Amino acid sequence: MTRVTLVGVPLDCGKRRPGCLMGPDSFRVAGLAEALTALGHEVRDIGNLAPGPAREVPGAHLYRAGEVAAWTETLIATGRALPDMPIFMGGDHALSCGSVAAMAARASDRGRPLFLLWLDAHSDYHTLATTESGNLHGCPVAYATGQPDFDGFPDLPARVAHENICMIGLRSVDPSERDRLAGTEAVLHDMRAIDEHGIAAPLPAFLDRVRAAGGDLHVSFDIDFLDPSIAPAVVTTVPGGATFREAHLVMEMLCEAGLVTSLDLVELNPALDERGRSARLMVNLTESLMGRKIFDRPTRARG
Ligand code: B3U
Ligand code: MN
Ligand code: MN
Repeated sequence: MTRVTLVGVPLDCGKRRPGCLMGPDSFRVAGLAEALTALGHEVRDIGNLAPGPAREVPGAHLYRAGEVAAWTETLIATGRALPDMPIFMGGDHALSCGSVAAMAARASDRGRPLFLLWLDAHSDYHTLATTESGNLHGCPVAYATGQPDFDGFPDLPARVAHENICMIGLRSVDPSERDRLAGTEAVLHDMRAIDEHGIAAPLPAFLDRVRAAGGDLHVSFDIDFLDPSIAPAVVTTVPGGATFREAHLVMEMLCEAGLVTSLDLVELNPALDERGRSARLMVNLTESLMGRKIFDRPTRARG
């Protein structure tokens, strides 16, 4: 049994097209709390957070960056103090500036490192200086790893080390992100690698590292990790994403490892959904992450 805290984060300012502010309620309507309760977990929904006043963030090309910075401040302050397993119900991916920073701070308060599993078509590794779109949902990994050029954002209480990051599902990475990530130790598993080696390939080694380090593990699940044919409620549709079965396998392997300490569910745009099916799929996948399975498996041998 896990104690789960659902945190609504109706942040919708990380990109131009509105709709993600309805995400938290969509997850509620799709029955996230009930599904986790039925699996035997203790679930508490603390409602939706609200940001403080916008901060001063310089940069004419940036879209509503002062509001993202204010959300980041709120999320760090609230998230750091959350017990047990928070699930951040977004909201767009700019919320992960705050959720990841908060979980890194919480882990460091507990004397542990934070590991980050990034399930996304995008690497979201822009800084305020490199983003061409000006949309801050493309920036959270750069912020959480402590890259420069986040003027006006709160100081990071603890940064995530690149060697503690694994990204799976990549298929839209801008050249400047690629060049800067290439110089780091982050594990980058793009769709080519998935086709060649299978979606599960990088997981056992990564999870072994989390376990060996006694780390916390934050999973940041962008809906565009999934193929848009099964999850249409997304603004930036990038074809060629994870299938239903691949996504469930990732969640089941994470569940089996028993290491996940927090989760983001982001970028769901209910205005673009088809009768709630994308929200239901995200809930379904969260159920797999939290223990729904067909049969028990013998514990995976560790190499
Ligand atoms: N890298 C591009 C596109 C993008 C990032 N995240 C999403 N789209 N969803 C950018 O705008 O930074
Ligand atoms: Mn993203
Ligand atoms: Mn994405």
